[in-house]
Amino acid sequence: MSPENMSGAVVHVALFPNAGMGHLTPFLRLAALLVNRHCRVTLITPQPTVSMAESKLLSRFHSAFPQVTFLPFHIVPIDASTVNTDDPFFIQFEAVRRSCHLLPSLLASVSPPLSAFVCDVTLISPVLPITENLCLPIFILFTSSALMLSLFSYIPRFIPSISGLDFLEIPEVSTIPRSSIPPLLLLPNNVFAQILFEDGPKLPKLCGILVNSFEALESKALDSLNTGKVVKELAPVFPIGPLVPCEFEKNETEEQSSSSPLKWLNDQSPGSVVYVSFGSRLSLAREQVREIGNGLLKTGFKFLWVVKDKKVDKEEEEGLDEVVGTELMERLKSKGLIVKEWVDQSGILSHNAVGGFVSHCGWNSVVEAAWHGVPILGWPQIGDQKLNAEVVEKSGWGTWKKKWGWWGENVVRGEEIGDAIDEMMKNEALKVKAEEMKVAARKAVGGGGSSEIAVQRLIGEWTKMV
Ligand code: UDP
Ligand code: G50
Repeated sequence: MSPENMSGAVVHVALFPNAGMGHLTPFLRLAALLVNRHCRVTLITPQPTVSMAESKLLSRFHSAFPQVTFLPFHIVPIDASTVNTDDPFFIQFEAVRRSCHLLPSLLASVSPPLSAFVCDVTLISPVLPITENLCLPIFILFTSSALMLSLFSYIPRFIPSISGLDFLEIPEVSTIPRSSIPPLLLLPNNVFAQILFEDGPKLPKLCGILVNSFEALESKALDSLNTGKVVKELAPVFPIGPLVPCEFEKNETEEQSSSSPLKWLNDQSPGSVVYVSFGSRLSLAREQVREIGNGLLKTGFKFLWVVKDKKVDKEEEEGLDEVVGTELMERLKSKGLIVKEWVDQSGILSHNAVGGFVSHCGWNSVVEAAWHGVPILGWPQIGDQKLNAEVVEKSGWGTWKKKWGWWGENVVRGEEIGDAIDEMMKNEALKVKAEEMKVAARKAVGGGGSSEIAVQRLIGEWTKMV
């Protein structure tokens, strides 16, 4: 049965993600969840996408969910020299923001009428006046941790003094040392800081904030956010995670190829492999890549290592021999599998051969590891990642090495990396906690679970808003 109100109108939700797989993926998982609950979904898709991975995922989603209406949103190109960053994902964040004047005419064609509009966390300021004008309830999907959400909501009051802060004490949540504050926020002229500082004060104007997190993972932050302890007038926070990985995310042709990581994992014994990946948008310095190679030679464990050389996949040119080095590649080949391509991360994390995950702690990776019960050795590099690593460490199913520093701060030597991997892979307490986290994650989204209740409450509210 479709959720509908007394006059029989169905719930119809528009979803508007911004750039990057870390934003698109949770939006598409949310879309799948809503379709499965018989909501109508319209997906506004910024075009062109920054990466190939995004356009491929969108086309697989389109085939899997033909009932979802796609509204291509053609971005007005911007002069990159007017944006204070060279990061293509941040440039796109800003280009989508500056194109939002095109939304009203796009929305005019939408039928039946929308019950709610859910936009990306990076789109609050430009979308708010438009939804207000249309009397359309506005929500955001927050694509990071509840801990990062508490920083985002609390930080606006510190804007004038932020670059001098030694630590940030978020009431009833956590005290964050300067070294863990997203570095760009300490350099307030860049575009990411500008977006965050412009949007943060507007959080109270939203009708709700959807977070891809769950009670058992972040109970303290979620409770403090929802009881007005962080900021008094925050919009209600709906912890609806984990947003569960879906079938449409898999690329069947790749999986059937003989070099597929999943096929390789099938030949490895349970818990024997460490999976190493830094997500979809980070490229490490060549010297650091080679030290990771040295570290993997040193560990007593097999490995599946995903190498990235460029921030954006379209720009990848050089092969593994050039990036890792021919000699090191030769030595590594007998101990593990190295790939330089998009992999099915959920498939990998769900494989019983994988015993641990060296991760940059992008929030989706953290939640996916929780879902599959895989311990993490965090190696946060940029942005919210140290906060996310802290969430993992506090809940006891992973660790991170504070002294390794941010991206580009140090070159961490192979010996240290190898030792840290061995430590994580041999730590039985982490395995027990990770398994508990897996059980808790599944309970959260199962019948009567905390996230399931939050989803029902949300759809219930949308039903009233039709
Ligand atoms: N991912 C994947 N295969 C890859 C690289 C990344 O499936 O080769 C997925 C990963 O499972 C996650 C998303 O891409 O869902 C990356 O988001 P995350 O928040 O972890 O990090 P980001 O890439 O945004 O830094
Ligand atoms: C990219 C990045 C750092 C970072 C994020 C990125 C987030 C965190 C959530 O996407 O998404 C967030 C909060 C407020 C905001 C934008 C994004 O205005 O390099 O933290």
